Amino acid sequence: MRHILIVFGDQLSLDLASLRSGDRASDGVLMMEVAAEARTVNHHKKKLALLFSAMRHFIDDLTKDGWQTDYVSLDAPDNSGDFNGEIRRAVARHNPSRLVFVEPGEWRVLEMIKALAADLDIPVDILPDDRFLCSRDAFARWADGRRELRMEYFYRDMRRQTGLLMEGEKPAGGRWNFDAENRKPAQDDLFMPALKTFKPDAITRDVLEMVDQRFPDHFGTLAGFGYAVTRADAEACLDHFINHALPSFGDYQDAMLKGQPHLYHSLLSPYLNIGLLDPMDVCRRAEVAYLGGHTPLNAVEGFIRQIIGWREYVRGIYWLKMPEYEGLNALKATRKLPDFYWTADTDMACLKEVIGQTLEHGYAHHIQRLMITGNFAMLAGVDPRAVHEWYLGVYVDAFEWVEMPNTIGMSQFADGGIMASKPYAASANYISRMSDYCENCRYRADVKTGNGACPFNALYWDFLDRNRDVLAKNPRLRNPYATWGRMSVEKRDDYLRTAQAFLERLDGGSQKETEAAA
Ligand code: FAD
Ligand code: DLZ
Repeated sequence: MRHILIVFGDQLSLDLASLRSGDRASDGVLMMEVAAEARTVNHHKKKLALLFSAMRHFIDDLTKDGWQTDYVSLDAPDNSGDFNGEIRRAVARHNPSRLVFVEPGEWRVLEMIKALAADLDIPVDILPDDRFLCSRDAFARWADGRRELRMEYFYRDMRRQTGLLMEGEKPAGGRWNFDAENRKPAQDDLFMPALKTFKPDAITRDVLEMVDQRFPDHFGTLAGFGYAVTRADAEACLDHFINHALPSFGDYQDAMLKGQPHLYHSLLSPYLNIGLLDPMDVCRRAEVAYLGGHTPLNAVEGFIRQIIGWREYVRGIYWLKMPEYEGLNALKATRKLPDFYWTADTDMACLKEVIGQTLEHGYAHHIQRLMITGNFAMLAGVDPRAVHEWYLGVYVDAFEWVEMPNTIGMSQFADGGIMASKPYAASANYISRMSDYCENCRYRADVKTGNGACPFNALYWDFLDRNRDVLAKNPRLRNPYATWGRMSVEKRDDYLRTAQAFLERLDGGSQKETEAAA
């Protein structure tokens, strides 16, 4: 091999910059399954299976496409177990004159490549990942000199840059954002489209067996694995979403319903993040659905905003702020992550539902991640690093560039407000309004303190009281702090005592909150 083009597991795009730069006649592609990556955090078994199977299908596509390929499987006899070792072994095998990477999605991996480059005596190219619409440099230029890095303004620039939903210089429909129409709670008589799933083929069956044997202690279950592992199947998921779910995506984007993990969400994030789908193609397809007149603008705008807005923005934040970002802890939260995050063994119905579906599918939609598991961890004062490691492991779509800002920044406010203008903190009232989780919960959303009260209620006020020094000056929290200030001393004490008792039981590590609240 003249040049080795190294393709990581989340770079499964046929038009990847390195492949475009290479020459099939003389260059070769290296892909590696390595145990060290599987063990960085407690990855969901379905996530491991999805990645390894998609990687194996992708290398087959490249081989059929005429590339020389070198694929190191996890159980290859001499697999050294990490990227560094495997790249060095490949260099020894093929004696290339150059290595070519596309910039990886993780700061740690980029550092590894830089260290390797400094140590090898052949040139190493690191090409920009142009599957993203906003390059790292362009984001840094956008951020430069701004007092606040608010997504909404970034998003408008991305609309102008891409031309998506633009009518000349103006946004389609006369507004940039239709979120005001997008906050309907779901009713259980809605018709929810079933998710498109795929029967495992021989490659996937081998991978399922390997993951089952090699990672028996990892989070989640492999049962019912039905994720797409090829571009064609991911495209079929996109078609299915556009035709059946997108029209209601906006209306019920924030809603949560028992037994309905997806509602009208797309579940396209794993495919976008590993490269089976291209973000701009996905957005164009959604735009066509609007222009064709069969999908409302509030749905299409909301969906496109998630991709050219949030997705690009969080990547920009990640690269702008790493490596300091992962250590941020603005609220000095130190509590251990409760054990029930790994088991769903809690009697708080909302957490049980969301963690339960996470164990089963490796999926929860945005509001579930933000307002149930994220909200609880922040209110309870859990160490943001532990929360980050949980999210990075348990979701099939989790890669650090996208997971970390969403967790450290948006959901835990550990970055002190770089991403969010206020913490996404909510009491039971929000959960009961936006979901049906509270209906048969043993805790009551409308009971504020004492036995039987939903823990979110006292935790909410305890959180504000505990973090007064950092949060009270935030203008967007003026109202809740004013409400807290107007409460009688007895009422405030009651809240704080209820929260304290709950947190002590939580720290006890058992499910004692159950018995005590009975
Ligand atoms: P849809 O609701 O159908 O949205 C469409 C697409 O928009 C998604 O597929 C995704 O690509 C993009 N998108 C939506 N919201 C965001 C966002 N906030 N940031 C980036 N992209 C977004 N998303 C990940 O892809 N990987 C993660 O590891 C991840 N971790 C998260 C952790 C926390 C604490 C929170 C609050 C959010 C996280 N998100 C993450 C963002 C979001 O929850 C998921 O992208 C979304 O739930 C994926 O499901 P979906 O494909 O059905 O999304
Ligand atoms: C997450 C992951 C896992 C579990 N395994 C591999 C692997 O064996 N080979 C690979 O190329 N990538 C893997 N990944 C993704 C990487 O951890 C990392 O997120 C990406 O390489 C981006 O830098």
